[in-house]
Amino acid sequence: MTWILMLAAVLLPVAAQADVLTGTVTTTVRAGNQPAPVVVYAEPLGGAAPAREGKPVTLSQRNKAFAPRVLGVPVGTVVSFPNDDDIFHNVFSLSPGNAFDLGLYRAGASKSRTFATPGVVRIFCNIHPQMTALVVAAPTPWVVTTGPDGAWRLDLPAGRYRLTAISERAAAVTADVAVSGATSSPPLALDESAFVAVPHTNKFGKPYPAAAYKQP
Ligand SMILES: [Cu+2]
Repeated sequence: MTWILMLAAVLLPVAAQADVLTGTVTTTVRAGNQPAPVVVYAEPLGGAAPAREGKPVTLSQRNKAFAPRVLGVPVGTVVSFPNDDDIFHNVFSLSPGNAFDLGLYRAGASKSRTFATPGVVRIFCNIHPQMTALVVAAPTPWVVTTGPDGAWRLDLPAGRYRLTAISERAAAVTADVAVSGATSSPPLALDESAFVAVPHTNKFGKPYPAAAYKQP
């Protein structure tokens, strides 16, 4: 019995020292606004991030909206875009390095896109201008989308990292951190108080026809 207790005494501190990084992004907003979701990712300093393909992820089209609206994924992740409405939708992006067009497709159909290039990808529907989504293809396996309160958690090996926080309404911020055991992130503060919503173009780079804004 004694040796079991001794073994436990040796093993327990190791188990309690799992390397995990937690934090809460704070966002400055204008009065009355809710902060946009934030993507946080950690790139190892002094070495390349290991290539690790992310699990396939779904970003659906439902009630004329993308769900989720904001998604952080490791570069190389396959994202499927099922049309869960009973009308046609389209999915496209004109973001440099990540432009794509899945074409028009019917209710119940699904198409997918591999995000092979790191970057911030703004995604729209060519029929419904109100449909917008943001995919951040991060150059690292350690990426997370914050909850509504800005809280986040990354399970990663001990070491030094550069953290980046990005939202669609604020300039990105970075901070360096040394992770060892349970570690708290240095502050990550975004400022979206200067954000102004501007109409985006359709997939041809032209304004949407006025009728597109009047669809029920
Ligand atoms: Cu649509």
